[in-house]
Amino acid sequence: MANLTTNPSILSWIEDRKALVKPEKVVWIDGSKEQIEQLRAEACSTGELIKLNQEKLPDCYLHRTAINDVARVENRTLICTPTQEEAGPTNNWMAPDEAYKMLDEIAKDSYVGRTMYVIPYSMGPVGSPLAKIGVELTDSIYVVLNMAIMTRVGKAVLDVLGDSNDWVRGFHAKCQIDEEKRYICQFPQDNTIISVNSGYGGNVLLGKKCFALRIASYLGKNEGWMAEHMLILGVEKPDGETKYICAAFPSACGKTNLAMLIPPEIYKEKGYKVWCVGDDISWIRKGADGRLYAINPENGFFGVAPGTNEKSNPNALASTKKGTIFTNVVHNLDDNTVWWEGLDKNPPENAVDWTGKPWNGKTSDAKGAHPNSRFTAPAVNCPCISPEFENLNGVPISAFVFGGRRAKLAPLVYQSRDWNHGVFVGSIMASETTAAAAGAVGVVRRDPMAMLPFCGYNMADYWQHWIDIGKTLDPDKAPKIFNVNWFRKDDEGNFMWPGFGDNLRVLDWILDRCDGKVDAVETAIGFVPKAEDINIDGLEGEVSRESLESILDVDKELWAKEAEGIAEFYSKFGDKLPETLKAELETLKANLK
Ligand code: GTP
Ligand code: SPV
Ligand code: MN
Repeated sequence: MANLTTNPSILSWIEDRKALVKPEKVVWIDGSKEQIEQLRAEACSTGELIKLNQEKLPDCYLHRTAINDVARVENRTLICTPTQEEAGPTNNWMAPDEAYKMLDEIAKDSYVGRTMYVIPYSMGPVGSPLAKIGVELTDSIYVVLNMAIMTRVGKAVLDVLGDSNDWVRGFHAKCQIDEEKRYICQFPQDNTIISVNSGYGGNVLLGKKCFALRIASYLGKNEGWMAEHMLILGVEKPDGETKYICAAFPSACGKTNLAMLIPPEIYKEKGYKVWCVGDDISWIRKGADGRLYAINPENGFFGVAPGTNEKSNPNALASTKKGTIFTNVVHNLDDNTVWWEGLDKNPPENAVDWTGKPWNGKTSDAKGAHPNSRFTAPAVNCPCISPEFENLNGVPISAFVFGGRRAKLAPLVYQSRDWNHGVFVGSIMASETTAAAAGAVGVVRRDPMAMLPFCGYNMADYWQHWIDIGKTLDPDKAPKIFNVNWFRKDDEGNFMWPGFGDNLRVLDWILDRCDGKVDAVETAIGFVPKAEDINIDGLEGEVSRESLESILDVDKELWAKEAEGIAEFYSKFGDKLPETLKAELETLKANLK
């Protein structure tokens, strides 16, 4: 097959990789419908994909990963910088020379008898001044088809790149899917990513976490912009004006759900609408008017399937009705469709579970879908996709929102006093772990800005970068910074806030705060709403004024303990911890006395 470009840096890199892995042939992904169709057919012929009911789910397919390969592997994800200090205490590190050598040994000859697919892709709308280009080499059709949904792929991308060397190298090899030899390595100084022995999304769709967060966060630090693990949504008020919010929650903590929320009835009646710009990643840069603008570098949603249903997230569900790849969900053999826990109360009896074994949902105690099973759906399918989704310059941001899963402690919502205090609030985020990464679930850990597994350099320098960005902003134009917690539980373990669509009630308060339209109570940790300012009309029987007051409460004793935990976490960073954050911690401690 003819090369799709004459770009010398791309061609020489492909030659270099070919010499190492020895593919039988090379196929360039041109982005055409015909080629995608042909690859789907080929994957079905080998069992890599299963074609689903084309009447109910046109152009939809099912895939199962290996049983040992169902989530990101944080302990095998390495930041390969010249010194360990550049990676910092929260990243796993290996020296670049050592890592390249190790990875070359693992990948050597691994494409023998296989095809090398060359995927040119753009993160961000093709030609946007905020977009960046990558090329991923892979031996997996599943990866090609997912990248074709999640990013903009094909010839047009290479035409924009021309002969430039400014692109991110991504090399993926499935090898034997051996967990002991699985490595996801980022080389920020070289714009390079190498991933071996996995076939799971976040480990192998290299445009996503590896590029758009780990490599991009490093590029952003050097170039004066930000790459964040944040959704972007627009709230259109009855007067027709739309305000945009970026929100960072850790993996499987509600970004996709918030980004596509359906307003509660009383808000709909008033004329509120919510528009989804992105559900996972934001690239953010100061615009000519001095405000911060964000684009979503992705073109699809790689969303958590379990719990997605007609009530919790109808927009996500609708997005999966065509052109979608389902991974590790239940296969319903009766009508050749898919199912997962929390889709409806009617699990199929004649089915196959995520491991490929026969499964009867009516009698089985075991889960049919993996807790981290996912759908890969095109963004254009989403009924509430923002009219600004393709805007090359992005959307102006009014508020940043941080949040996590905290059964206790963190109130439903609070606002930081100013930008630097907001950076502190982001830096002290903590959340219960989820199935999105291999390892224990439900353990509270520090996850600053939801970037713990995704920051491509020293977290202390990343915080300093946030502080530095703030210095460039006129305080009137800087987004206001908030923290939310949808996951407070009562003593019986029940969620105290209904969440999902009702989270708009909290966003409404946040936007009113941005507009200076509503008062708040100043507490030790920041500004908390007066209970009467959160609209709970229509939540009778679910949320009372008293329960609302209790989830807005700031318990000084618990927070004093939390401050000790923060100090301990901060101590990992030694002298690199920004003075500003040290001072903010002292202020918090003083406020709690
Ligand atoms: P990643 O794709 O891993 O980055 O996850 P995400 O942050 O997009 O999380 P997602 O929206 O997929 O939600 C993950 C889980 O959290 C699902 O099981 C949801 O049902 C649950 N969830 C989301 N929003 C809420 C909420 O407001 N309240 C409660 N109780 N659960 C929620
Ligand atoms: C996450 O884990 O935050 C995800 C899924 O969005 S993955 O692409 O696997 O990282
Ligand atoms: Mn994510």
